[in-house]
Amino acid sequence: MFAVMPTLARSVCPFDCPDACGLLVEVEGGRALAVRGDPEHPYSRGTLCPKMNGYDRTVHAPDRIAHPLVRTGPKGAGAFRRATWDEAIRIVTDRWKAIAAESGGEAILPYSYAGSMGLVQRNAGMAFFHRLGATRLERTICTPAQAAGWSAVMGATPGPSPDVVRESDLVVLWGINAVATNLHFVARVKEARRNGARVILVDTYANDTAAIADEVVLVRPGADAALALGVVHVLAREGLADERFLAAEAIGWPELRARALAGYAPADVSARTGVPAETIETLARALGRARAPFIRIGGGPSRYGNGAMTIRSIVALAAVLGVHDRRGGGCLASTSSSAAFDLSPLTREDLLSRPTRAVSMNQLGRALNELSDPPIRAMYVWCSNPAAVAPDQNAVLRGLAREDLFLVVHERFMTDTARLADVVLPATTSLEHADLYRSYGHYAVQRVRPAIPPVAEALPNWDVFRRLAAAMGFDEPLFRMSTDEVIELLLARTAPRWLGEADRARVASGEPVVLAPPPGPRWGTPSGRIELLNAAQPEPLPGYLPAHADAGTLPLRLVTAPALYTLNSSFQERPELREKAGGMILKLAPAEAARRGLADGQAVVAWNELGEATFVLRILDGVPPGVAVAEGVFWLTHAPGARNVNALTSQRLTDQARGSTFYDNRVDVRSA
Ligand SMILES: Nc1nc2c(c(=O)[nH]1)N[C@H]1C(S)=C(S)[C@@H](COP(=O)(O)OP(=O)(O)OC[C@H]3O[C@@H](n4cnc5c(=O)[nH]c(N)nc54)[C@H](O)[C@@H]3O)O[C@H]1N2
Ligand SMILES: Nc1nc2c(c(=O)[nH]1)N[C@H]1C(S)=C(S)[C@@H](COP(=O)(O)OP(=O)(O)OC[C@H]3O[C@@H](n4cnc5c(=O)[nH]c(N)nc54)[C@H](O)[C@@H]3O)O[C@H]1N2
Ligand code: SF4
Ligand SMILES: [Mo]
Repeated sequence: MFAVMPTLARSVCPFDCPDACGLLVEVEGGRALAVRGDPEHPYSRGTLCPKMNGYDRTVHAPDRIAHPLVRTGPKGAGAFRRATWDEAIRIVTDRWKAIAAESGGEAILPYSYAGSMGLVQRNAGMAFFHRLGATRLERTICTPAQAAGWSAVMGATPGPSPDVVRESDLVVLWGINAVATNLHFVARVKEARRNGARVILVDTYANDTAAIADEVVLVRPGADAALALGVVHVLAREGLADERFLAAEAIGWPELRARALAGYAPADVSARTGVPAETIETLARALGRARAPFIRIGGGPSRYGNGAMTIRSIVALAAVLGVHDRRGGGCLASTSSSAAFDLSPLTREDLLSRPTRAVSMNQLGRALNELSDPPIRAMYVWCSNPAAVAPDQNAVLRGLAREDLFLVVHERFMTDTARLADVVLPATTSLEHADLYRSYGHYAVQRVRPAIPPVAEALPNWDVFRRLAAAMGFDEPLFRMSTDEVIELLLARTAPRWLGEADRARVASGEPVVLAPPPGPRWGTPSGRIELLNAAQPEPLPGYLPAHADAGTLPLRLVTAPALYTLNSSFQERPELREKAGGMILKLAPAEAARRGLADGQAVVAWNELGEATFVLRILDGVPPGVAVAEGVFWLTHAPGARNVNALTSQRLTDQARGSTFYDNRVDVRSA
């Protein structure tokens, strides 16, 4: 007998998280024994969050879906029989052929998001569904309004490296619970803090990140544009704007200045935002006098009916402070590494024979229940769990449960969506397939090879679409390429401007490599300057627009933010993480609880016109009156009333880019 030594494989965390950490996987006998941080990763440097420590327990979880399944009982009852891959592919493609012949390809809806952020697996179905002529999906559930708000001011200007913040002397975390959602940025903020920087959190409640902040500014949900312009008002009034920077690099400062001075006096802004006038003044003075302010903008403020305008106003404030010219200063909403990759050879929009209709993934309920000509008759889900994560859950569940909807779900686990399927296909985890990773929180890219063979009969997304294409008779060469060949294709097409020759060799070998944004004009706007005034926008200047919930009548604004121990609906396969997450909790201010006669720890129901959901109540000083907070998107199978917080969120969209408005809803709360 001789001992088998574990080998180490390099990988990347595949989840929808700005950190995209480097992993080292200890492998023995085709199994992952342990997963830890890669100390050589330039951004994450060897540490992982509590979710990914223990990823091997997700990969080898006893309840992984092991083989294809075909429904045998009523929809949603969970009765399935085992099928072979050949049989499952035949069932699916026979049905699609019949539906396409009768109703056209648009009767078929693909639905996917970010189960894996790898460029190949995430986009694996695009070419296939274009070729099929299916309804197109607007993949807008996350932060398209944040991107729209940034580009209204900055155009295609790349976001800065997150490393910059280490040299800042005043960090503002604006609508981001970074301790939960951007942990390795927090490490850099702490470094700045050790060097004397102050940290201010601007949020709707004192979230976990309040613990690393010197000051917390609580703003009424959806009112941040007014706060940002109130700060601009004080900067303008007190001569604290960076006039030299604005004169050289921006257009529209006189107009923005006039608007802020006329309409955003601290007293008025206070009434609108709930932030005391004095706090607005001191915040403005702190920012105006700092050497190098750094503003990190989270997704929170963008998930409102006024989200794009809100982000635009904060980005404009950063320019008024001249942060872009200060060493250690900056404004980061998202990095711009996606600009480096040309995905068109993978997504193949050219395969669409005619422009097909598009459906917002935020309006799935409407699409499934209301679309006609043709109605959606079949749906294929991969890398997403819409039964749990999509807004207006009751409408979504009604649609997914339709007897006449043919639902196919490619999944790692029996999620709420998979349970409703007619055919379930087993998916690999990221340790079992190859991919190419980039990040929206830093600039490292990395090519990853499988660390272990597929568990049981699981297949990667790309391989499933190859099989589906073969069975449909699609003969484009792309559908015969291996994942590695697709990665080669993407790397060959990736703007060589972002990766030098030596870097390409390092990428090929699986090392993490930091992209360098190519030289070019400093500002990626049409005018070549920062556009405080943008005549191409429906509103030429930043300003406060009402949020959807401003018009509502129920007493509490509901903030449904991400949770520490889960990632959207992922990681709930792990009992130890579920336990740490502590179930569905609703946080309320003491005054709101007292008014309703509610006690800490009791079961409560939050309700509105869309539905209701059951929570355990936590009474906390850090939540202001008028606000209810529910962190996390729980599996319905673990939810007390079989509904999670998305039973309370609406299908309404953002002001621009048709994004989600998860935080822009009202509720009331009663004892359960
Ligand atoms: N642990 C964990 N990590 C995650 C995720 C997760 O679910 N869990 N999700 C991942 C995904 S998909 C994404 S997109 C990112 C999410 O990243 P972000 O969207 O940046 O999410 P958070 O960091 O929680 O930021 C939301 C914060 O915004 C606050 N907020 C809400 N409304 C407002 C407002 O009107 N004004 C202000 N100032 N603040 C507001 C909330 O209270 C909350 O603290 O994180 C990713 N990482
Ligand atoms: N109320 C409320 N709702 C929200 C949010 C919120 O803050 N509040 N956040 C929203 C945001 S920002 C986002 S981005 C969305 C995210 O929504 P989703 O992208 O749907 O995210 P997850 O819930 O993590 O579901 C991903 C699923 O993909 C599966 N998966 C993982 N890897 C693979 C793979 O390689 N192949 C296949 N086929 N499947 C795989 C996982 O098992 C998991 O079930 O949720 C949104 N929903
Ligand atoms: S979820 Fe985010 S912080 Fe955690 S390991 Fe993955 S990339 Fe890193
Ligand atoms: Mo997201």
